[in-house]
Order: sequence, then structure tokens, then C-alpha cells
Amino acid sequence: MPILQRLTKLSRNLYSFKNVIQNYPRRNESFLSASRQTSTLKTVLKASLIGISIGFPVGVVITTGYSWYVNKEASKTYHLEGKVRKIEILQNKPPVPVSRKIVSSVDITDLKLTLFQYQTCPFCCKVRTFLDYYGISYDVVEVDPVLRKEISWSSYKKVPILLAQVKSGYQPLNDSSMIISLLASYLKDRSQKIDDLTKHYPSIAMHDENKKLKYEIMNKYFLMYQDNLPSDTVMDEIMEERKWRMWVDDVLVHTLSPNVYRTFNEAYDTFNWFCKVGKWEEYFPTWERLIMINVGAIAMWLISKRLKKRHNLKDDVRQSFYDEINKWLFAIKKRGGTFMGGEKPNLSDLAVYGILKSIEGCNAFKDALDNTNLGTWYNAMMKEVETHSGSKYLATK
Ligand SMILES: N[C@@H](CCC(=O)N[C@@H](CS)C(=O)NCC(=O)O)C(=O)O
Ligand SMILES: *[C@@H]1O[C@H](CO)[C@@H](O)[C@H](O)[C@H]1NC(C)=O
Ligand SMILES: CC(=O)N[C@H]1CO[C@H](CO)[C@@H](O)[C@@H]1O
Repeated sequence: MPILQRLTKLSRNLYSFKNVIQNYPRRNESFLSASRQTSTLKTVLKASLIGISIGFPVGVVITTGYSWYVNKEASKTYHLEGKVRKIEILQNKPPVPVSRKIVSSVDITDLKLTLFQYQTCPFCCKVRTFLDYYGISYDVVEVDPVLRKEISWSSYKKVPILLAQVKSGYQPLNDSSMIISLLASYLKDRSQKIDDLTKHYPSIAMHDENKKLKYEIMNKYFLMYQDNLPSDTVMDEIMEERKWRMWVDDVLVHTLSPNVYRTFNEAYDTFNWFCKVGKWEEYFPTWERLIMINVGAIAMWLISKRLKKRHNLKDDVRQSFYDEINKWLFAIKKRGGTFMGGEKPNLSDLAVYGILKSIEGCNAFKDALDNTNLGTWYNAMMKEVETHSGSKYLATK
């Protein structure tokens, strides 16, 4: 419908334009060719009005045609609506070289994990933060963000993907929040099996607001307690923790792109920082790296303007970023501890920290440190994560 709206607005504007021009010569009698001008203008105006009257139906036809097409495409997949996607387990590990191994000396789990990721993707940083906090070892495969050939084995095309070794092969886990909920459930009782836990997070087919088929992961913010249901007071804490984890994915993360790609120069600086911390020089040939930096910076700078609008950020996008950070800090202050989880971080602290970690080298992050009280909480979190302090709280099996 926006096309229609724009067209009607355009014809209304042209109409008032016509009035102004027609009145113009009358008020300037000395204007020699006034009458001839008027007729030329009239011809032009008539032509453009005809143009509009043709353009308008054409617009209607295009819009109707497009929605007909969307409906037709959607109807091809209606039978999938509500269908649960079969959870696949790979027989063999995809033959992709490991970029680096993160070995933690305090790892007491027997998990065998490979993380397919971009070093500076906020969702990947979130998963790494979780693994590092609990001192879990894992392998990293750095994915080329343009060609993505390292995840060509997967029909899920986003990162992070975590590959967990299970008895019958390798279980791919999609989506950062699902990965974290599943692993947190596992850490509560390590006698459970990863592939059994995965069944609690089914993907269900549905059509989104644009009638596009997509799979939604059920329960991705829920921990599975099996028979050990927590008490009511703990349940309140759990719901608060869940609420903030959803806020991270639905609100906080959307303030990042418009801020780190705010101007072309900032976008370029951001990509150069990605190149540095992502060790692109080590993993990707020069030509691929140059494409990634230059195409990436231009594309993201352009896209970030659209994202700003879509997520209703203020014109001064920094202000929207500070507003959300302050909302978070205020909620912690109200609870009275160092962290949202109190004396130790909980999953929402880990999520916020992970997301912000992804822009640590950008101007937007430095500005946030200068203009909010983020630093105290952030530094306390850094210490917790870097010392793997979560490993102390893991139940012995
Ligand atoms: N909901 C997903 C989002 C993951 C996501 O959007 N990842 C981005 C990178 S930051 C991606 O892979 N985008 C590629 C694409 O959308 O094609 C999660 O939490 O893991
Ligand atoms: C991840 O996505 C792939 C491809 O769509 C799917 O086959 C797989 O079962 C998904 N994994 C889980 C745990 O849902
Ligand atoms: C996973 C985790 O550490 N969750 C914690 C969140 O905070 C509450 C309240 O302090 C704790 O009880 C949870 O264990």
C-alpha cells in the first residue's frame, strides 16, 4: 500500500503546484510571453496529469500484482504451516579446517563443541561469552561473511552454529539464544544428553508478516528443568532473567548497527576493526579481505539508515543507544547488586555483555563509556568472564 499512498500524495502536490503556476503570470502583467508561457505550462501540466492518471492505474496493477504473487508463493508453502522440522544429526564432521582451539584448563564438562562464527557478530560473541564464563573448551571455525562456504553443509544459513558431538554423530544447534538455553540446561544436570535436550527446542514452520515461510525455534529462552522444577521465588528470578534476554535480542542489538555504521567513515573504521580482531589477514586471502572490508562498509552504511527507521531509533542514534544502556543499568541498580543476577552474573548479564563485546573497538562503544555509567558493570563482567568464574558454580556430575 505505500506505493498507493505515495502516488495519491504526489498527485495532490502536483495539483497545488499547478495552481501556483497558473496564477503566476497574472500577477506579472509586464511579463512579455506570459500567455505563451501559460499555454506551454498548461501543456506540460496536462501531460504530467495524464502521466499520473496512467501512472496511477499502473501503480495499482503493480501493487495488486505483487500481493497476488506473494499470496501465490505463500500458498505453495501453506501445507508446511505448523510443521515441525526434522532435527538432523550429521554422520560426519564437515571437512572444514578449524581456525583455532580455545582450551580452558578449568573445563570439567566432556562437551566437544565447534563454533561456526564471525568473531564480531553480536550473536556469536554472546555464545562465546557463555562458553568462556563457564570455562568450556571449544573449537572455532571463522566463517567468511561474504561467501560463507564454511557453513555450506548447513541449510540454516546464519551464524552462530554450534556443532556438538553426540553419540550418533554431530548435532548442529542453530540460534544463539537456543544454544545458550540448551547448554545452560545441560550444565544444571550433566547426566542429560545434548541430542535429547535438543528435542525440547523444535523448529516450527510459519509465515511471517510478509508471508514468507520461516522456521521459529520454540522455547529458545527457556531452560529445561526436567523433574527439578525450581521454587516459586526462584521462578520470579528466572522470568526476569528471560525478559532481559529477550530484550537483548529484540531491542538492544538493533541499536548497534545504526551506531557503528553511522557515517561512512565510522563504517569503514568498524570494518577495519573487524578485520583486526577477526584476524581476517590470517584466515582470508587479500582479495577476499578487501571485498569484505570495502563492500561491507558501503553496504552496511547504506543498510544502517534503513535499520534506524525500521527500529524507530532517534535521529541522534547515539541517544537511543545510551537510553537502552541506561534502562539496563537502572534495572540493576534497583535490584541492588553488581549484576542483574546479584553477586554473580546470570544469563541476561552474559547476553548484554556478549552483545556489547562485539562493538568494543568502535567509536560508539567508547562514546557509551564516556556518556553513561556502563564502565563499572562492564569491567566487572569482563573480570568474571575472563577468569571463567562460572565454572566454580557448576554442579559436579
Ligand atoms: N537469531 C539468530 C540471529 C543470527 C544472525 O542474524 N546472524 C547474522 C550474523 S550477525 C547472520 O548470520 N546473518 C546472515 C544472514 O542473515 O544471511 C541468533 O541469535 O543466533
Ligand atoms: C538447524 O537447521 C538445520 C537446517 O535448517 C536443520 O536441519 C537442523 O535440524 C536445525 N537444528 C536444530 C537443532 O533444530
Ligand atoms: C544461569 C544463572 O546463573 N542464573 C542466575 C540468575 O540470577 C539468579 C538470581 O541471582 C540466580 O538464582 C540464577 O542462578
